[in-house]
Amino acid sequence: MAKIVSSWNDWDPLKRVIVGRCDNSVIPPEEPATSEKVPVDSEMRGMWGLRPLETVERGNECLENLVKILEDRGVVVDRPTPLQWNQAIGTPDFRNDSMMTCMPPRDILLTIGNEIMAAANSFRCRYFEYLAYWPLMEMYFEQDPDFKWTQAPRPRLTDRSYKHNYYDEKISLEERLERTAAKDFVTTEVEPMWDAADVMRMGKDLFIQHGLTTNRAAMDWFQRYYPEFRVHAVNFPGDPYPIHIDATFVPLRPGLIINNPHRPLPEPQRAIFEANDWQIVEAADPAHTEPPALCYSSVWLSMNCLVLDPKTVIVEASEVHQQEQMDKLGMNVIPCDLRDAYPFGGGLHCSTADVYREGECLDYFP
Ligand code: DAV
Repeated sequence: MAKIVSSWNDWDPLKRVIVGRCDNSVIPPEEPATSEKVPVDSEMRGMWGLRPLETVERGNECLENLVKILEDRGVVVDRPTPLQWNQAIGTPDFRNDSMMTCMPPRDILLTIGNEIMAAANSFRCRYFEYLAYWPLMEMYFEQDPDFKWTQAPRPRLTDRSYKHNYYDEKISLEERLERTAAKDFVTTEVEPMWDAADVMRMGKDLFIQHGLTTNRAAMDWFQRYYPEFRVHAVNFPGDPYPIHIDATFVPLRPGLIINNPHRPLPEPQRAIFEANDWQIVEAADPAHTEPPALCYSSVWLSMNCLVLDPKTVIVEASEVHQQEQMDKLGMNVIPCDLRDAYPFGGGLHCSTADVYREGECLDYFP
């Protein structure tokens, strides 16, 4: 029996990875956690339902571009099994008119060593998304005797989990920034809630973004679940919509991180990196001034790259400034046409979830 699952960080040589699928993707109806996420001036505000088929087909084509690049380099690629996402769901605690998608996998699956854990996402529409990955988990479980298949405690997502009327009126950008700085987010602290894409894995250290999708109780839960790890809560006051760390603070190799210049990591959180001689470089500007149509994320998906090993990185094909910067930083850059997959939840890092990277759990911050 083979070892299939192992990954401790985002830069060691990638050997096996999950790439999402856009099939049956839905723009979800508003709910307590998501209405705060859609910018007030977005064309998506108030709209929900199946995404147009031609955008789904085009998004899938982009993901196939990525699969081909990976397979050509010998990386094994696994794919989820999409559900009919436009079904209403219910639990004893809540009902929602629809699910969403199985993009992006990075939000749902957290790989730490030989364990893959399904997250405790705060969106009701994502409550059953893990099911798309269960056929893969079954296979890993059958084939890899060391694989730990885990589900984080399921949040109940009752009305107590959210602040209601959090943004009652049109809220200005300044007020949003004030709330980010004050760490005042839409979730309450009654239960741990987190998206896997808020967790940056760096060997023995986990840096977890506190924002709209991950709360303080999650930090506490992580530290108790992994007592041998150091859990660091980080936050980026420059971000009016703080969701996920991977368009904000992205490691390329041991000792080097690119940081979104609009969302600098504040002191004293920088201290641990500086004390260990890590270089934090401002990421290059995005090539675009607007995200593509029907996209939740910002133009900073430009920096949402997939590192294949400490010298090789896949960057979106139109992101020429980011490519040039990576090249200057000593990386071999592989461009991948993926922009039309952005509306389904993200860039190259988002669209994937680690299964196997070579290497072991190291202490980068001794
Ligand atoms: O900048 O909109 C996107 C992160 C997606 N995982 C942003 C964050």
